[in-house]
Parts: sequence; C-alpha cells; structure tokens
Amino acid sequence: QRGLSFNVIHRYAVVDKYLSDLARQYSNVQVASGGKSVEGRDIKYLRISSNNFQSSNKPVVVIQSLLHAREWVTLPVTLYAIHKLVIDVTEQDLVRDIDWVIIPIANPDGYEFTHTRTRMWRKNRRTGMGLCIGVDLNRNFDFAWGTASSNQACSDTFHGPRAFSEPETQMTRDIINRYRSRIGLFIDVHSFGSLILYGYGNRQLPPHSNTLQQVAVEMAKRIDAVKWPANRNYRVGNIAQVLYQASGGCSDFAQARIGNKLSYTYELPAHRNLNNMNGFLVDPAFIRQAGYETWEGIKFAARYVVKNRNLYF
Ligand code: 0X9
Ligand code: ZN
Repeated sequence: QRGLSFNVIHRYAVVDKYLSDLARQYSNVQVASGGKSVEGRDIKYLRISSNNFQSSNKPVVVIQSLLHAREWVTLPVTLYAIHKLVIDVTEQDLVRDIDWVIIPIANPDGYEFTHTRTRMWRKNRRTGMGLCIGVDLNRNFDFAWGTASSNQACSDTFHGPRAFSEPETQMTRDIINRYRSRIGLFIDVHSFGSLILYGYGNRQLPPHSNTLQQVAVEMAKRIDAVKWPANRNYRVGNIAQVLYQASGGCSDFAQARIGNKLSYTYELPAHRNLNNMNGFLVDPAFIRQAGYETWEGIKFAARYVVKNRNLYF
C-alpha cells in the first residue's frame, strides 16, 4: 500500500475505496459508515487504534474535513494524517498513546457537486425547501442554534429547519456523543484564513479558554515554523472575536460536549499569495504542503492531550 498521491484533490469514490483498502490491509484500522447523506452516499470514517478501539481507554483525537463542500484543501490534511498514522509511521507515540477518528468527507454530496457542477458550493444538497437547495452544515449543530445564522433556504448560511435536521450533522453528533468521555481533541478543518479558532461563536468563552488559547498559539508556532513559501502568520482566538458571530457550529457543539478538553475550527491558509484570486481554489503544489504543515500543529495538540491526560480523564 503506497497511499494516495498528494498531487490532486481526490474524488469521493477514490477516497471511499482507499479507506476500505486500508481497513483490509491494516489490522489497526477500521472503516465505518456514520450513515447516509441526503443523496444516499455513505459517510465513511476511520478508527485507528493499536488495540481494540471500543475497549481501549486511550484519549481519542477526532479530525474532520470537508463539512463545507468547496474547501478542497482540507481533504489532503486528513489524508496526510491518515498516511502518517497508518502507512508511514515515523512517530510511534502518536499511535501508541492515542486512538484516532478521522472523517475525511463530512459532506459527500456537496463535495461531489463541487466537482461535477458548481465549484463554489458550500452547503449540503438538501431539497424540498422550494427553489433553493442546501443547508449550511456548520450552522446546523445544536449549539445556540438559529441565533447567528440565516433562516432563508437560499442563504449560504441557512441553518436548516431545526438543529440536526441533516444526516451529515447527525453523523458527527453521534461520533462525538459516542466517544465523548475519551475525546481529548476535536478538530474541524475548514478553509481559508490561516486561523485556529475556539468557542464559542456567540462570544461566550469556555471556562478553559486560556488553555485553548495557549495550545492554539503553540500549534500556530509549529505551523509557522515550516515557512513555505513564507511564514503563514496563523492567528488564534475566539471565533466571534477573531472572525464573526456564528451559531450552530460543529466545533462549538463538540466543545460543549467534551467539557474542559480541546475543540478547534481550523481555517487553513489560501494556497499561496492569492491577491485577487479565489482562496478556495487549490494550487497542486500546495496539496502536500497543506497536509504536512497542518500535521505539525495537530501533533502538538495531540501530544498535549497525552501529557495532560490526568487532568482530563
Ligand atoms: O463560517 C464558518 O462556518 C467557518 N468559516 S468558513 O469560511 N470555513 O465558512 C467558521 C466557523 C467557526 N464557527 C464556529 N465553530 N462556531
Ligand atoms: Zn468552512
């Protein structure tokens, strides 16, 4: 198994087959379906564990990408993590001390639609709301739902008819709830903006926001140290303070459920100095780089969890 190449952004079917192949070839990898999307695609995720995942008591790190369909560069970040945890394992402690849940394509219908029809599609592909299609999955989680989002189906930030109305958000919710007591770190990967954000999207700060801030600052340092092609200048902070108010966010729901542990929304950098180019487009030369440099940050937070596990578990 040589893994997937890092010179293109792979389609759903390619990733789907890859996950199944890994589970067949590596005894520490399980593939599962979290359920079906609106259009009936399986939402697959991996569990990586050196012992039996279910009966293990190691901390769990969850990484998710492509909740927003057009944010293509987020996919190689999770694929790179899988590569370093399964195929090219150079840092054994990461698989010895941690169990991993990785959801590469959280919004498969929207993602395929960006390949076949509309490159800048963001939402899922929910129909039945009149002329407009799609719910913004990152406004559909049950945290302050409906307070800083749109009730208009045509809006790109439409929160849906109710919290967790969508199978895609139910899937992530169920994973969070199932492993809640063991999740030490939850990362929802988005693009773009070079940001590491923590809760909450309504300006309220979690009680351990100092820890969230300090760990994120260290993650950003690790990423910035890679310097390709220049320092990334990652910024860190509360979502509402650094970016804007937003309700129903995935990482906010995760944060509320996992208590004093770590939950972040990552906004990856645009692929290069874009100036007036569109930041969602991906330069092939940046694909591997995005995976590599983001992994530097994730590793820091994952090891922080292991080091401090007595505080959490
Ligand atoms: O607006 C969003 O959903 C995210 N930015 S993006 O450009 N990828 O759309 C940021 C969401 C962070 N908010 C919460 N987690 N509440
Ligand atoms: Zn996004």
